[in-house]
Amino acid sequence: MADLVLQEAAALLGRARRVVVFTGAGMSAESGVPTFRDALTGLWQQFDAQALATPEAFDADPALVWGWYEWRRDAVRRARPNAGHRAVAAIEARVADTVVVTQNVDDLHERAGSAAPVHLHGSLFAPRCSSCAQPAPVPVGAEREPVDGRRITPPGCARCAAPVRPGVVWFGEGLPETALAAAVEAASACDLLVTVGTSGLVYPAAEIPQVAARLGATVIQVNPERTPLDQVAEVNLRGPAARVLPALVEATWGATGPA
Ligand code: BV8
Ligand code: ZN
Repeated sequence: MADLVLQEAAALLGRARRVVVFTGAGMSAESGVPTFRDALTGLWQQFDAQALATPEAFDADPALVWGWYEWRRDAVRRARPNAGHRAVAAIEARVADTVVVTQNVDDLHERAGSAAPVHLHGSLFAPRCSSCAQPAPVPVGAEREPVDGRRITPPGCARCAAPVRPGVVWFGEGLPETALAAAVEAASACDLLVTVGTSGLVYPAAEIPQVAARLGATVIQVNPERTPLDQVAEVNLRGPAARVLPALVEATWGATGPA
């Protein structure tokens, strides 16, 4: 990533008064959490994430889907926020009006110090009843061993005994209205949106950077690869988030202590 491009991005960030940081799975890749498109490794190889992350899959085989999310939640518990997550928290500390909007369902932004990221696609740590929507306690580790290395029968709702489901947004499901409204509001009002580690393919989340650009914000993209968001990005920082974001923060405000 050329230094000139980094300097250009740092000048934009240094001048910004209202910032949105919009993140996808690439943000957590260097924490060892597989991105959504390569989410299925090992035992889950023969499954397609997009097919498994649906209400139909859960209705057809609740234990398989619940087992997948338990496996992912345990992987996230073992993971640690990376220097990219900490750089996002450093931006929030420097620019008072910063809103973090994430498509990720992990809690790594929170664990890196981001106060209240907007979770457009829910969270692995907010299971709820599949029928009455009553919030359910987060199982502390896989209390129940997978029967075949994968399937774990989901717990029953304390109120109505229906199966508990992951607190994420599946394909074909609407996004949480308050989260989507907060994200659109922040994108509409910001003067800079930094999009990090997202393929920009999944809607309506992928609209957020487009809304910002349409309403006059400048967009900086952090991604080792090209994505459809190259169209709206004024600056493309081609590289991994855990290296690029700390470099951007340092280029903007000087060394800010341990990365
Ligand atoms: C809805 C939670 C209607 C679950 C997720 C045809 C055309 C357009 C749209 C559609 C269509 N057919 C269907 C749709 C709608 C569909 C959609 O957009 N499909 C796409 C695939 C075409 N959308 C929906 O279904 C949404 N709902 O539309 O409902 C409706 C409306 C009202 C009322 C009722 C119904 C719901 C979508 C939400 C699905 N849930 N996650 C879970 O996690 O299990 S989506 C999931 O995939 C992620 O959350 C994320 O949003 C999305 C894509 O993942 P990314 O984060 O972008 O990650 P990805 O792996 O794709 O890319 C990683 C990127 O990181 C890459 O670019 C890579 O280069 C980069 N990278 C890698 N390493 C690094 C890095 N970057 C930086 N540093 C690194 N080290
Ligand atoms: Zn219930």
